[in-house]
Parts: sequence; structure tokens; C-alpha cells
Amino acid sequence: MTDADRTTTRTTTTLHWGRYEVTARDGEVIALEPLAGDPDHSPIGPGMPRVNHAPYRIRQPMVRAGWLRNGPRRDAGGRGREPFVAVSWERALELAAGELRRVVADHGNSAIYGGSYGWGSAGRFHHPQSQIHRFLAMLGGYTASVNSYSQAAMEVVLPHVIGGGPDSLQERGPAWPQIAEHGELVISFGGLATKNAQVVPGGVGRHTQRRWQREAVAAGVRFVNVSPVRDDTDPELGARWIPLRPGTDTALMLALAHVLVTEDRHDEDFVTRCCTGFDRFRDYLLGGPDGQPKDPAWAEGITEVPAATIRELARDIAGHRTVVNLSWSIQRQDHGEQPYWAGIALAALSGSFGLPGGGPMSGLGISELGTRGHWRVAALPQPPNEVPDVIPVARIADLLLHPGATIDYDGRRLTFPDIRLVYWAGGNPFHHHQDLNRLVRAWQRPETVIVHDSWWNPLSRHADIVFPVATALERDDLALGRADVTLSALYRAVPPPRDVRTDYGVFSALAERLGFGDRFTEGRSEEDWVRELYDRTRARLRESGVDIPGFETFWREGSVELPPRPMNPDGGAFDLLRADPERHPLATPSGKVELFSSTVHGFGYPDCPGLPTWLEPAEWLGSPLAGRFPLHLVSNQPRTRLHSQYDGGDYSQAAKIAGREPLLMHPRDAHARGVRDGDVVRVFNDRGACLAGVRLSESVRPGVVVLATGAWYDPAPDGLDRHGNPNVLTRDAGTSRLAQGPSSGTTLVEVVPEEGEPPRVQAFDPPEVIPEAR
Ligand SMILES: Nc1nc2c(c(=O)[nH]1)N[C@H]1C(S)=C(S)[C@@H](COP(=O)(O)OP(=O)(O)OC[C@H]3O[C@@H](n4cnc5c(=O)[nH]c(N)nc54)[C@H](O)[C@@H]3O)O[C@H]1N2
Ligand SMILES: Nc1nc2c(c(=O)[nH]1)N[C@H]1C(S)=C(S)[C@@H](COP(=O)(O)OP(=O)(O)OC[C@H]3O[C@@H](n4cnc5c(=O)[nH]c(N)nc54)[C@H](O)[C@@H]3O)O[C@H]1N2
Ligand SMILES: [Mo]
Repeated sequence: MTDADRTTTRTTTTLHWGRYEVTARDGEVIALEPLAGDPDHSPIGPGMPRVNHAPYRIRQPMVRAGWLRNGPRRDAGGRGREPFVAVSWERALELAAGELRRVVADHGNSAIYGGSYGWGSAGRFHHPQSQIHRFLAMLGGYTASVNSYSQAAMEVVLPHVIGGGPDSLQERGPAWPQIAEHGELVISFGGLATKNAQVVPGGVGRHTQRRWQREAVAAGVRFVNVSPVRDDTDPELGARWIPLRPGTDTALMLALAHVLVTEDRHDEDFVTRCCTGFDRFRDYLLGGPDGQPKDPAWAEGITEVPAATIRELARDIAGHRTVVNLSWSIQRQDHGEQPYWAGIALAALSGSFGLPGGGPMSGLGISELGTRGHWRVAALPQPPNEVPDVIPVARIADLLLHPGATIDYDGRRLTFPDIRLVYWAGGNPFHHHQDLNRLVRAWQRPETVIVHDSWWNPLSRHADIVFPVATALERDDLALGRADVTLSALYRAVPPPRDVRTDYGVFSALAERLGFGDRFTEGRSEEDWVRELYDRTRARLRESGVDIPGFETFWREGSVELPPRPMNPDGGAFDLLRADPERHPLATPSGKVELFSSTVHGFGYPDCPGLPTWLEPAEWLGSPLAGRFPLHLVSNQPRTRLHSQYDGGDYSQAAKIAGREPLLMHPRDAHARGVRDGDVVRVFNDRGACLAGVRLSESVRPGVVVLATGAWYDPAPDGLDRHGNPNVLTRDAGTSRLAQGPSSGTTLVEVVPEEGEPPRVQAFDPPEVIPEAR
């Protein structure tokens, strides 16, 4: 046996994109291979090892030079530009604890923004949002965020319409097994991109989306892909492609509803018994209030979908058991509440609502949704947050720029607190937020920014105090994804670098200094907590009649298989509503599907009236701005990574063009601009500019370009992003006064060839680290 053999270890782990065997040698991860049994594993995992030990790994606590020299200052301007100073743990913890103490004493706990939105990694105990929120709540509270970047508009509008949020729609809507058995037609607004099934929050052992799709096709189910991008459905589906203009789904849905109503093909029984507000909705469709019937000719002018196609599609819907599937992208837009409301209304008229294999659904195809029900693992306990202030999550830049300002939100009026300190662990606002140039300005406002991350990514570069944390491969944990039936052990494959700690380690040490160490840890080590969460999960499962072995067995075996969980476990399925709406009311004021909501109407928001309405988006191919910026930018989820995570990994890097993120462009648009496949281009509008590498594609409709999210933001001194992050271009404004969700989909741009030698991508060069000035 050689030395090398002796130090090679094999362990298993679970990541948001799958379960893998991890091979390590001499303390370094050298390979990840998908575990057997996953029929459609993700290539993201095998590309990870390089990143775990990359030169841009943070290996010691760091403090921004200007902050260390001058102390906490508002608008000091150096954040994101200055070098860092490496300090000891002792010093970094003392500085952070001192700042937390100072801000609480001088300004109160609401001056701390701890929303800290983001995905982090899959393990349940080390889940960074749970860690940071528990810590800050015990500190006395923090300004929190509500809703998500994923689903904000629907999170807020759906309770008014169907009496429950996105989960309730996903759990009550048709699942794949029912679609395969009873369904005939699936119309999907925003496609069914198989890339989006790769990742499941919390991990997944078996990717089954593709198998279910095949089963449905084999059973004769037909698919329609309503999307500017043909590849949003797998070629195997043989889907009919309806390439509408982005941001116009509501107009198309209204016209489909118009045909159903005027041709008397709508489900009169369902809309009278199970819905409220049909008369007002019909009146709006027919043009009562504004003199404009929402007929196919009207919709053709907006969507560029031929009127004849709309009529034919409406008749197809009326004649077949139909799923109206709504992807989440269609609501990440100006007035994003409307396509969800209109989609539910269309399903209500379709004749399939509440029947097996038909009706409204959301996110079929995303994160394995619609494949199985969902068991829950116990999470770290959360004490109540004593600070009442919240912001809708995507209003972060407004919050930092405009303390004291008020905004409307779902019938309430919120006042922005004056934020002095931002604390982030497990998310990346320089990935997820819109209009990054504006965020960079807003980000100079707080006096102190504290960040935990493992890498010198755009977030840690924009921090004052950086705590380097262990990666998911460097700690023990347990996980169960939202569509998974395998409760799995995550084993530490390698130890973290010498001066790197876990999030829990950092928060425990800070809590100790701040006087609540025992409360935070409850006297438990990390191992104790993993065992504790397992035991709590086991007790919870027992209540549902499921027995799993004790912790020792679980940890030895590496996983426990749970029985498949039936869909619609809470009995809230729409079939009950259809059968007897009086006995099985929805949690809406009327107990029915609200095609008109007097609650929303009563808010009096011009940008979100009381029924599904076509409201022109701030930017779209039909707006005057298209004269200057004639291309609609779709910034969708990346195929090659999860958001910005592992952008430096092999899979993500292999897809880059001249080191930049690929921009999909129709050949016609490219030729008109003298752009060829493989060229580096400049994508720009009034908000910003980035470089990208062109990939010509007939799968995107003319007038639309696609630049996936997640390339690490790489600003040159003049603000040009050299790498291809679409969020330097996107619009930072709420969907409406109702949800205040992100509206990144509402973005027009122009593209020109980049003249001369493009600047080198520097996203993965670590920042300068200097000795402390004495
Ligand atoms: N233009 C545009 N923008 C979008 C979207 C879009 O469609 N278009 N989509 C939006 C959506 S839906 C979402 S959900 C967001 C996603 O936005 P985020 O969830 O913020 O993106 P991630 O890149 O997953 O960020 C996770 C960060 O956590 C770090 N991390 C991982 N594990 C740990 C850990 O254990 N501890 C700590 N401390 N850190 C850890 C990673 O290094 C990474 O920096 O983006 C949104 N932004
Ligand atoms: N591989 C991978 N999978 C992921 C993620 C990831 O980062 N990587 N992120 C996960 C997360 S956090 C989320 S929230 C989900 C998001 O799931 P979605 O929001 O559904 O995903 P997107 O990829 O943003 O959008 C899907 C498609 O909608 C189309 N589309 C864009 N605008 C319009 C429009 O106006 N009308 C219509 N009809 N179609 C439009 C685009 O062509 C796009 O490809 O995905 C999850 N899955
Ligand atoms: Mo998301």
C-alpha cells in the first residue's frame, strides 16, 4: 500500500443538485461522482472539486482596509474597491461583536438588516439562513425580509385568489402521475425546462422529471410551450411552440378566456358554483369597462401570436382535459401578479379545474415539483424576532437608499427603517438583485457589512468583515430535499482549511462574546445538533405512522428511505372544491376561487386592480423604449450551475465563450448587427452594460436574447461588467404595490459587437490583501 492509497477516502454527500460519492486524497476533494440509482444526474457535481480548493477560497478572516483604518462610516465609498487586511479570529470576532453591540445600543435592533436571502447549501443543520436568523433573533431581533425572489408576486396574490400560497397551488394542482393517467393537454406558460428540474432545495437522490415527461407523452398527452424560447421544453415532448413576446402572457390568457366565453365553451357550472366574480370578469373580457374586447385580434397585436392560433388553442383547451401550467418566470415581471391571476381564471373556465390530471398548476418541471409529495425534516429552532419591521425581499436597494420612506404592500403601509449594519450568510445579493449599479451605490450607505462566505465572490468583496466558512463538503449534516424520499447523511469529506470555521462556529463564538452563548448552542456541539435534528425528525415521522431507525443506524448506513408521500396530503385538493364548495371552501373571503377580489379591489392600487387585467409593462417589445433598446432580455436560471454557485466549476466554465457567459441570439438579430457566433458583444441599456459571448440559436425568437443569471459580477472601474451578469441590465422596481416582487424579466437591451481586445475577466482573481497600516 502506498501513502497515497492510505489517505484516499470515499464518502457520500447531498447537494441541491444531487447525491454524490466524494473522493478525497491528502485532505483535498478530487472527484464527485453521482450515486448509482439516479437516472438523470446533474453534471454540476463533478465540476466542483476545483472550486473547493480554488485560489479564490477565503482562508482567514478579513477586514476591509478603509473600515479598519477609519472605523464604521456611512457612505465611505470604499466598499467593493479597497484591499483587505487579514486578521486573527480573535480580532475579527471582537470587531464584529463590538459593532453589533454598538449598533444595537445606539440605533436599536431594527438598524440591523438580517434578511440574508439566499439558497446556501443543502444540509439541514448548517442551513445558513436558519443559523443567522436564530443568532440575530437572540441578539434582540433584526429587520427581516418577506417573500422570495422566486415567487414573490404569486406568494402575495394567490392567497387572495385561491386561499393559499404557491405551495398550496403546487400541492393541489395536478401531479405527473395524474397527468399521465388522465391528462390530454398541458399548456405551459414559460415552458417545462428540464434544466430547472436539476436542482431541488435540500437535494435530490433521483431525478425523475424526464421519466415522467416520457410517460405522459407515451400516454398520448400533448404539450404546448408558450415561451420566447423553444428549448424551454425537452425535444422529446414534441411540444407545439408558441413564441410570444415576453411579458405578454396575460393578454394571451385573456384572449383564450374571451374565446371560451364568446363561443360558449366555458365551464358555466364551475364558474357559478365554485368561483366568485365571473360576471365582472366576463364584462372586462367583453370590453365593458374600457370599450376594448380582449379578443384574439387584440391579443395578436400585443403578443404577436396569430389570432387564428389563439382561437384554435382555446377550442383545444375546451375539448380536452387540460393543465394550465404557470412557470415562475412569468411573474418575475412588472405586474407579475396578473399572469398568475389570469392563468387561474383561464383554468377556471377551461372545464378541467378540479378534475384528475387537469386544472391550474405552478412550476411543474421546476425542482421535481409534481413528482411526489414532500416530507419535512426538523430544522434549527427559531425564537421569535422581536423587531416588527420587514421589507419585501427585493426592495433591498430602496431600503438602504431611502430610510424613513414608506411603500405600499398587500394592503399595508411599510416604513423603511434606517439600516446601519447588514449581516449576510448564505446568499449573494450581487447575484440575485436587479440593477447592480444601483445596488452598489445603495450598498455604500450602511456603516458596516458583515458576510460569511467561502469564496471571494462579489458579495464578500463588497463586505467590511468577512468570516471564511467551511463548504458543504467540509462538515457533517443531514438532508432531505423537498421532492425527495431519501433522508441522507452528509459526511465531511475533508476538513476545512486550518483557519476556516463553520457558520455555527462563528455564530457560537459571537454569541459567547455577546453574552448568549449558552442560549445559542444549548450546550450542543455540531455533532449533537445533527443527532438532535435527526431525533426530532424521527419523532415527527412517527406521528405520521412512519418508523425510521435510530441515529446510529442512520449514520452508519448513510441514508434512510421514506415511503413515497401521496400528493395533496392535506386533503385540500381542488376536486373537493369542485364536488362541494359549501363543504370544502377555500380560505378566501368568499370560500371560492376569486375571479374578482373585493379585498384587492379595496386596496385601490392602479397597478393591481381587483381582477386579472392586462396592464402594459414598463418595458416590452411594444413600448416606445424598444426604439432605442429593441431586444427583450430573458435572464433565466442557468443550466450549468445553481445561480452563482460554482460558477468557477468545470461544468459552468466549459459553457463560457471567450470566458464570458453565453448570450443566445437569433441569427437574424445577429446578422443585422454584424455579430457572429462566438463573438464577444456588449449588452447595454440606460442602467448598465456587460460583455457576453454570442451563441447563435434558432431556438430563441427574434427580438429576444437570453443571458442566464449567475456569472460572477466583474465590474471594471467604469462599471462595465466584463463577465456577463444580466443583473447590471435588469430593472429594480416592484411588480406592483400588491407584492413588490422582483421584476427582472421586464428588461430591454441593445447588443453591439465589442470593438478591439475585450478586457480580461477578473471575477476569479482574489482581491489584494495588504498588511495592516500601523
Ligand atoms: N435577473 C435575474 N435575477 C434573478 C433571477 C432571475 O430569474 N433573473 N432569479 C432569482 C431567484 S429565483 C433566486 S432564488 C435568486 C438566487 O439568489 P441566491 O440564492 O442569493 O444565489 P446563490 O448563488 O445560490 O447564493 C448562495 C450564496 O451562498 C453561499 N453559500 C453556500 N453555502 C453556504 C453556507 O453553508 N454558508 C454560507 N455562509 N454561505 C454559503 C454561496 O457561496 C453563494 O455565495 O436569484 C434571483 N435573481
Ligand atoms: N439548473 C438550475 N435549475 C434551477 C435553478 C438554477 O439556478 N439552476 N434555480 C431554481 C430556482 S431558485 C427557481 S426560483 C426556479 C425558477 O424557475 P422559472 O422561474 O420557471 O425558471 P426560468 O429559467 O427563470 O424561466 C423559465 C423560462 O421561462 C421563459 N420566459 C421568460 N420570460 C417569459 C415570459 O414573459 N413569458 C413566457 N411565457 N415565458 C417566459 C424563459 O424562456 C425561461 O427559460 O428554477 C430552479 N431551478
Ligand atoms: Mo428562486
